[in-house]
Order: sequence, then structure tokens, then C-alpha cells
Amino acid sequence: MYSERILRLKRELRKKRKSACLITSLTNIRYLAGFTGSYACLLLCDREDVLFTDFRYQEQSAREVSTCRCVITSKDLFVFIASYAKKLGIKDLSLEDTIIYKRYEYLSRHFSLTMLSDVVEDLRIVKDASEIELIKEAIKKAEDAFIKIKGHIKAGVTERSIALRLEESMKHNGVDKIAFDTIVASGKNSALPHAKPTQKKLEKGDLVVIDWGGESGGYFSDMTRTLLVKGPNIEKQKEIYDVVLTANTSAIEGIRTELTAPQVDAIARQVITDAGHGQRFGHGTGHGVGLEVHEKPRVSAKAPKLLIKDGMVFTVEPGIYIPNLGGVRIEDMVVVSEGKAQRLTTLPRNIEIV
Ligand SMILES: [Mn+2]
Repeated sequence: MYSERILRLKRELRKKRKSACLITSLTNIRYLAGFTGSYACLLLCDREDVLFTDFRYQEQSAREVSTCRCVITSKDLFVFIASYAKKLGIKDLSLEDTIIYKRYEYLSRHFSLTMLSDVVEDLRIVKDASEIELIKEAIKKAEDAFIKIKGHIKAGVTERSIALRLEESMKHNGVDKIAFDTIVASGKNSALPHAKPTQKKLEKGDLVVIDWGGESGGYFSDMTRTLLVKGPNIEKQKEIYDVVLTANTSAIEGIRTELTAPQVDAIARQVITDAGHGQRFGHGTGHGVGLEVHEKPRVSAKAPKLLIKDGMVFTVEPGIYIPNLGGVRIEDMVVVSEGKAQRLTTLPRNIEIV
């Protein structure tokens, strides 16, 4: 698997008439070589592929990395890599554009450098079967965690306590890492798409947006559900919920491999615009999820016109946010398979009044 990924990257490099590259993004190193530690660089060239790390990861790199040579050094990593690469006869070196400037500057004194933008990120857009299995695991752990704490979501409970329980529940379920600060936003706060949980208690008639996810085996999940606290005068809340649900369903059912990512965005956006809330859906419809919570493809109006492909995994998360009333977002993850989208998120999507 890893050797095949490295071959695919080298094929891309050859198209650009490059042979040697230094991968510095830890996420991309994990993707290409399987190394999960926090300190490493990966040098790929015709003569050999080498993972450089230090003493802390001697044992781990030997266990995790089988397709590249592992070299342990106690010297400054970039000084060491520069001399190593020179011994291999490397003069031209391609770097990822996310490299730290001072590293770039140091290497520029020794090599003729070119920048690689998103080459590995582009390879990562289409997931293989093993990646999809890991993503399903990450989704299941986060969903089960939510089901376990759902009874706690009711009037009188604070946003923070719900977020805390959900995160604790995810960890109990074997999530390795919380994907991002869990969002629990109720009432007026739910009109902020990226609200932070506060000490505010849930009140009657509040919409409650809960956005959460976890990492499992390196892969992430990301999902949002909006609940409604029972109370009088909840018609408007129900109405916007229905619009968002229709937008979510229409977009997912409309996904086809003939469409581009912005066209998928347009399906969801049209439903919300037709209902008169176009101005209240100010973010993209979705984003890829994999080794990072937010990765390519971007599913939004302004995103590149990338064709939808089998193996892509991304979110569909339309929302409507109305100041002083509240917001609704319904976020599912989908995988594209045989030309259509399959929903990966299994939690119910009908409005739940608690
Ligand atoms: Mn998301």
C-alpha cells in the first residue's frame, strides 16, 4: 500500500520533470510511509527512499515503516538531511510549500529548490478501501458516543457540560483524539456557525447545534446534528430545520461523478435560496475528510471545479443561521461509490425534540 502511494507520487513528480523531493508534512509522511510519530522528514528519490527521525522514534519507526529505509540522527535534522542528500548526488530538490521558512532558506543554500503545492494532498483525495474502513470506524465511535450522552441534552443543562460529556464519551469509545473543539451552541448562540460552548443553559425552544468528531487509526470523522428543545413558538425553528434537511438530502441524492464539487454545493444552496435564506448560508456545503478533518475536495461555490470521483469522502453540511433566532446545520459524511454518494453517517436526521 505505502510503496504504491510513493510510486504514484513519483509518477506525479516525473510529470513535472522532478525526481527528488523532501516531504515535511507529518500527515503526508503518515500517508506515504505509515509513520505516526511527531518528528520526521521523508526523502524520496530514484536511488532510495529514506525516513529521517531521531532517537525517540527509533523503535517506532522500525515497527511502522517497512517500505523506506529509516535513518536515526541526533544532529540537526535539516543539516543532516542536506549532507545525506548531497551524498546521494541530489542537486534539485522539490519541497512542500508548507515547509517552515527557515528550513527552506537553509536548504536553498545547498540545492536548487522547487515548490510542490498539494501534490500529496491531491493524491489523498481519493481514498482506498482500507482508508474508508478507518473512516467508518471513526464515524461509528463518534456516533455511539453521541447516542450514549443524548439523554443528557435537555433544558437546564449547559452547553459546556454537553460538550464535555460528548468528548469524554468519545474517548471512552476508543477515539484516539478529539477532532476539533466540540461545538454545542444553543438558542441565539446557534446562529454562530463556529460557536464555542458556553455556560449558557439550554432553554425552551432553543435550537441546539452539536458538531463533533474524533480520530481513529489516523482518520477523522466530522458530523453535526441540530436538536430542538421543546417549548412554545417553535414553528419557525422547525421550518428552517426542514429547509436544511431538504438541502442536505437533495445534495447527497444529487451527487454524481459527472458533477463538479461547486455543482454539488449549488444543489444545497439552491434549496436554501429558494426558501429565502440564501444570505444565511454563508459557508461552503462541505469538505473532504481523511487524515485531516478538513482536506480536499472543497465542496463550495468558489472551490476549483474538480470532478467528483469514486473514493472521495466528504461532508455535506448545509446550514441556516438567523441572528436572534438560532441556526440549524445537518452534517453527514458521504463516500462516492459507483458514481453516487453513499451516506456514511448513520444517525437519524429527522428533527428530534428533546
Ligand atoms: Mn465539517
